[in-house]
Amino acid sequence: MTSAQVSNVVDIPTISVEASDYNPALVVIDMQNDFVSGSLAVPDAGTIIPTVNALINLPFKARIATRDSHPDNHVSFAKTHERSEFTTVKIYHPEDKEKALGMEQTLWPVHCVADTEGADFVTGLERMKFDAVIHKGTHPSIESYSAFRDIWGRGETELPKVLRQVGVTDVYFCGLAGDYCVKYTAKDSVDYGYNTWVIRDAVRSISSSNLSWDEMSKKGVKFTTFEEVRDKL
Ligand code: VGL
Ligand code: ZN
Repeated sequence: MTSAQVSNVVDIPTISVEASDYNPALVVIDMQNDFVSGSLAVPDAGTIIPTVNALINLPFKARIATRDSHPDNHVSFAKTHERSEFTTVKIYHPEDKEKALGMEQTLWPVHCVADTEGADFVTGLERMKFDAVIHKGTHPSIESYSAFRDIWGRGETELPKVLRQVGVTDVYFCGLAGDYCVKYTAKDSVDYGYNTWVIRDAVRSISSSNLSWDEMSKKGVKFTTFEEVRDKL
């Protein structure tokens, strides 16, 4: 086991589902204080809380939440590099000693430090209804936007296992931020073989550009709305 541990999961449930060709799961991404009203607040993020709660109450086969959960010296923080926020720096995987494969890392304000209020679920979210909570970005020198695996495509979280365990066919994503964690997670979801849906009216993004939607669409991600999902379930 050489790859670094990048996630941990709280309470992987055993959910029994019948074999069926439609087993939808809801994945609520990073609905945390820092992304709603804290150090990396996403514009209008608070307005989706009622819609996300309504989604959580639909009869999905599983409801899974993800949380960005960083140590206070995380590689994605501008402070760690003593650089300005929202600039970029070249980073390498900690096992890439020759620095063969670098990646541009956006440097963020300190956010979602594990065990702080900023990292907690946003107030008002129906957090008790989640069957599993996936933590990501926990390794100091590894960034992880996707809830499936780190940015290097190496260390997996527990999400692939939980989805397999439940026999999920379709994954519905909502939450924050549309142009980072939602985008990377939804694209990975296609790569992992799932029918992948992004619930557009239950997502908010850092940027107002449409590039992320185009990128997801090209990858095979489908878009839907709360009302469509409600009527289908
Ligand atoms: C996220 C930037 C940094 C996200 C996480 O949840 O979209 N964005 N860390
Ligand atoms: Zn982060």
